[in-house]
Amino acid sequence: MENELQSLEAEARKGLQELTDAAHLEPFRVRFLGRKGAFSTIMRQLGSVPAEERPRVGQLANTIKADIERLFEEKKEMLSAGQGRRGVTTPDLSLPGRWPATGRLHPISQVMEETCQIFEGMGFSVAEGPDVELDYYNFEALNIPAHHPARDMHDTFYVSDSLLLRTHTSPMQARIMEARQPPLRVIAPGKVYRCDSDITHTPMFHQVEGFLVDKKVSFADLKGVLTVFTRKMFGKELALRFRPSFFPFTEPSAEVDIACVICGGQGCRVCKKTGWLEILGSGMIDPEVFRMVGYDPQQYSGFAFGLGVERIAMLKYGIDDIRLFYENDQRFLSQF
Ligand code: 2NL
Repeated sequence: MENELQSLEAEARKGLQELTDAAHLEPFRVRFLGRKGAFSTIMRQLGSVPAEERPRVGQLANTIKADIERLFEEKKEMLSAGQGRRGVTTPDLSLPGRWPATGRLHPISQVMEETCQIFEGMGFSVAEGPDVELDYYNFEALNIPAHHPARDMHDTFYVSDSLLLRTHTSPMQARIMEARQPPLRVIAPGKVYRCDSDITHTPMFHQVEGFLVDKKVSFADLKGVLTVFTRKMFGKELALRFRPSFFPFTEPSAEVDIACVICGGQGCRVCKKTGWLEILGSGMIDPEVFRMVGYDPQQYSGFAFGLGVERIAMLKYGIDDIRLFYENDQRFLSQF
């Protein structure tokens, strides 16, 4: 019986050594340590051992069984620690790595950055200013005095009598003209605020406004710069239309349309059957604005323009409800 115990021990130790898969743990346990396993079977035969040898053989059997049980538990621990629940002993190095979840820029930020890059490519520098502005820079310096009817169009949020949330980014440009001398080429991107809300308006939206001042700047320069911008933003062969308009701070003024990006000019729901989409407002800076900032209108001329970033993004990506930009729905945002 002692021999049998020793060969069983050797067999069990060998079995444990070869055990490298968690799936084989239970079969091993049943075979050696279970109620009907090899150790139980052998111990049941203890009765046939001569009485004087029984304590010694019994003790030997218990020691061996306890050793194997301890080694088995160690093995179990090792196999379950390293490899989760799947029963794999070594990591599978051929598996693709897990891609870390990364954020991305909001579509409005993307279009705003792209707009700035296009103008920077034409020598403009970028300037940012405060969202809470003085009434003076938002209106007065831009030829919109108190009680001017144009103030109604802006649906202004007032903070106090002289402070407001800027309704456009041009106050920044007025500040720059006041502080520096021409020649100047500057764009001002940023948030603007108007008390208005429906499917094409949100109380906060984004604008990029730009201006250029130098000697002998003409409307042809304005057309050239804006043509380069629209073609870079929407595509090379795009038709453009400059349509006479009015702004208090420019004279003459023009709104710029592009051939409808949806129907190509045939007329559809998006362009309201006109074949054209309005994308920005522009004009030659009014001499009155130059006087306000201390430039001599006889010596200098310049043009300026303003565009709504949301509007450009909606046209570029075919989005029909501006509110989608502000609902933080990942299914929408992850498409950009
Ligand atoms: C529009 C119209 C415009 C400007 C913005 C501007 C700035 C200065 C002087 C003169 Cl400092 N003008 N900005 C000029 C014409 C139009 O925006 O409909 N924007 C969405």
